[in-house]
Amino acid sequence: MTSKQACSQTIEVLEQQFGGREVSFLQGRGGLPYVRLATSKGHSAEIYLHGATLTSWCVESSGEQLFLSDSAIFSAEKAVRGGIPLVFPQFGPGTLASHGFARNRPWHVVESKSNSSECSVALQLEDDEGTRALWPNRFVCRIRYSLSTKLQAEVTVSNTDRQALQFQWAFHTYFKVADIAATSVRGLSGLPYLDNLKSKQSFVDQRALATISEEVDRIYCDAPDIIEVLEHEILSMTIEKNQMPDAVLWNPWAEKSKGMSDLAPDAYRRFVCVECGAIAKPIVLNPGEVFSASMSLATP
Ligand code: TA6
Repeated sequence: MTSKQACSQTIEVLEQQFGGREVSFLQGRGGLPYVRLATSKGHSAEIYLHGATLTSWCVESSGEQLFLSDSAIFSAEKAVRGGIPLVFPQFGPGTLASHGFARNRPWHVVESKSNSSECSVALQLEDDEGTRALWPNRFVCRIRYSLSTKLQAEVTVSNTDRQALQFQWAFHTYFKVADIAATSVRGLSGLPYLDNLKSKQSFVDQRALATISEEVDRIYCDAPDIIEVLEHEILSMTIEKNQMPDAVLWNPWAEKSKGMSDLAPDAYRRFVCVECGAIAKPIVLNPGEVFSASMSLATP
């Protein structure tokens, strides 16, 4: 199905094909369609078909876990500022627009599942004339979000071309925090990172807990698969990644935020981005090969 066909997935069609007690389809911000997952235990998540962007994950006992900018722009041309924008096929600046095109394309729903304890939805993006004009490769990218007591994201990228496929992938996750000044990240201590603010020179932060008191933009290569976010040194989020070697730690702080029209001037104080991905060493797939990776997010 091409993105044109994806547009034929009206909310009515989506409800008929994939709707159910835990899976519903609604019209959201900017008139864009989204899917709402809601378990019988009171957990919920919302995923816009635009960019397959998960914009909300609510845990019954502790509420919203992700940051979504009040000034986020919901339109076909713009990536959502917050939630979990998907980075593919390029991370950061390069021959394509920053972070690639996947987060700005219409994905289509291909599957939904639900049982008493978990519900999930899978969305898919394939190459079409538009993507091939930007990036001359054939591919199928599928993302499945599963909601139970935790949130799981599984991605597959298939090389459906007759040539090798080279790309980067990342989940650009905005974690909601009460105050960045009281937030720290555990699991990156003593590891080398490339500093995007210093021409990607390599540094090491020996502190047991990485805290943020200025703009931070670091790519930790070969980071551990378990990374934790703490608030007031109390665990608030456990991130587990699989088949993604790298982790990015980012916060724009005050000055950089001023230049971001979709972010209120003080909003930087209410999120930290910890992004799991395959960045430093791009993935290379031969024809017919498939890249699979996953991320699991859990509150204590
Ligand atoms: O993940 C960190 C980063 O690459 C930063 O350099 C900053 O550009 C951020 O992503 C947000 O990028 P965006 O294109 O969404 O504004």
